[in-house]
Amino acid sequence: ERAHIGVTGLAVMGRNLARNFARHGHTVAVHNRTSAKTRALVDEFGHEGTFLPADTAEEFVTLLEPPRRLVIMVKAGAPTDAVIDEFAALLEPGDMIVDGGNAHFADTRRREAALRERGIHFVGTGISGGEEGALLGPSIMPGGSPESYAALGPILEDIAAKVDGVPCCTHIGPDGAGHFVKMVHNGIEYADMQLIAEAYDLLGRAAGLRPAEIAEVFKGWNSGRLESYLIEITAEVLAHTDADTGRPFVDVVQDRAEQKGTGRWTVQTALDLGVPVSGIAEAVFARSLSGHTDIRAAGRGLPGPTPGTLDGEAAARFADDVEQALYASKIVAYAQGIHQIEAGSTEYDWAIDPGKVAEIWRGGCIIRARFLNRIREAYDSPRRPDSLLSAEYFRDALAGAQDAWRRVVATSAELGIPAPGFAAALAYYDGLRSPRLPAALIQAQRDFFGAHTYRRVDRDGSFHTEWSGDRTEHAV
Ligand code: NBP
Repeated sequence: ERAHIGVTGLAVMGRNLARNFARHGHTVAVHNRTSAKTRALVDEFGHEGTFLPADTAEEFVTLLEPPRRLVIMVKAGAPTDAVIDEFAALLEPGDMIVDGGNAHFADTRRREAALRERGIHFVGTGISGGEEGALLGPSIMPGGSPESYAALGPILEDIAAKVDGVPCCTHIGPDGAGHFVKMVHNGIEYADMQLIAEAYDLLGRAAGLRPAEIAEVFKGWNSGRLESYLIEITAEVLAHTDADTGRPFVDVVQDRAEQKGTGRWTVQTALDLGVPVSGIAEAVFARSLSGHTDIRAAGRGLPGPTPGTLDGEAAARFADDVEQALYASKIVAYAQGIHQIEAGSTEYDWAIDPGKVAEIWRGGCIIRARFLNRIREAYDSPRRPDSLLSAEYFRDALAGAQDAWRRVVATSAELGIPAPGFAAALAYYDGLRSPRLPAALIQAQRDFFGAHTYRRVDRDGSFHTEWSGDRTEHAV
């Protein structure tokens, strides 16, 4: 008997993916550098399906039915290159290597090109949903060639999460497209988490609610248009009491957020592509600021406004205002992420369909949310919007939310409670709305000190003014 698919790298993710394949009736070859993990998997979960364990790479490859489908789930970076090199030497033209780790899309493009020369399909695949998603159904974002998707798609769609019967897996586009979209997914996840954190902070510090009360507010939101995994788990975290101290759990956690780097990659890539992902950037910077205990200690004594909270009536209205601000800012975060996906797609010729991306993010992944249906609809419509914000549903939602959104940003500034995500999202919205931007002045300044030229509103061509001379204007 030979295996339909093989998984090498049996830490939490690989092990659960292998079990997921087996539970769906696929015979799975399993392998890990340290073979104790391979045996442990078979001993513990062998009853869930058919596993074919291999101690060596050579044995592993012979267990796979050709064309071979091999999933690598090892640490991203050098370990992934080492494992690819080891297996590529053992594979034949037509075989497929799926890298399900969190690779940078540029690495995926490099690896895909190198393996293509040898006739091997390299399928960089974003997998979201963490440990539990890997076992019960993740959101899967495969890149690579269309031929490889024809052979792999059905198996991957089998194990993916399903929403309304639709698998959360689709061929994103060639070479690095899958890992690129996974990267932006994580960037949006950073923004979403930051916005939720700001909502919690404002409800606590401006409206005076305790964590258990904020949990109730979030629970209420989760039965409305904000319904999502992140809102749901936020309510659970805020309702949790620390067993040791009896205090709200969130109050005993140190206020320093760490990051593994995919949010940073999103922003770095956005800078290279010239895409304004200000909401995602603020989220990355907010985590960064939280970790700088030294400058935070120095900053603690800086003057702020007179301390205070909202009065009774304003406090009562505030939770509703924050819901509106959160929804509006979240729409902006997605609009920015989708802009980045479209820019990447143009740059690398991937032909990514943002509607399909929204569709496969509806289940399995960390940012799964009810409102992704609305994004899919916006991009399914015959007139594809230039920005998500200009699609009818979202334009109306923002119109309805904007007064409350402005009140929340103003309140945060007045009370001295940082809300960089809400504020950046609102500034982006107002930036897009503005018929004239002060960019005119910036371009004039650039012409003044660097002769960088400018364009006029009333005539074609580029111009330069002799700023240090008689201030005459020349066409250039
Ligand atoms: P880790 O990222 O912790 O990697 C551990 C695995 O890599 C083990 O199987 C280990 O083998 C293997 N490995 C290493 Br390290 N160096 C190796 C080498 N030179 N040659 C062969 N094998 C090597 O595992 P994970 O948390 O399961 O994540 C796997 C991938 O999935 C990562 O790229 C991660 O970024 C991505 N991912 C993780 C999550 C998540 O929630 N954890 C979610 C989505 C994606 P050993 O047992 O012999 O040491």
